[in-house]
Amino acid sequence: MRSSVLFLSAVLLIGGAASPGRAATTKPTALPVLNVTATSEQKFSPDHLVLHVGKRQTLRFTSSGGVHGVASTDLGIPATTIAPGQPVSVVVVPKKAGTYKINCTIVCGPGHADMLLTIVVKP
Ligand SMILES: [Cu+2]
Repeated sequence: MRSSVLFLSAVLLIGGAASPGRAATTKPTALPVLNVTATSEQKFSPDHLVLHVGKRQTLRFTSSGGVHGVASTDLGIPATTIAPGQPVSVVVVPKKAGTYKINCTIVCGPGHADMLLTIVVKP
């Protein structure tokens, strides 16, 4: 009697452990968060990111001065405001390889027109 209870427990434990393992293999690979700072000098830092097709990537935007914005229809980035003290995260799963230039979307100072974030998506 006692041994059959132990056997059942073992089967349940193994069954429980197997399910999350299977689910993990079907999800897009989660990569470490990439941090981008929008600065009071009207620059993105870094101003160049490399992503990969089909790989889920979280971008975390922070402002070290001034209010800035990003958006990209091609990359599925909604209109996002980046304000001091309000970090904002955006999840991107690039669909197509290429070089995407994202201009700051909110007028932020004399350098606004040149405030550019380049995202290179590799296959
Ligand atoms: Cu701007």
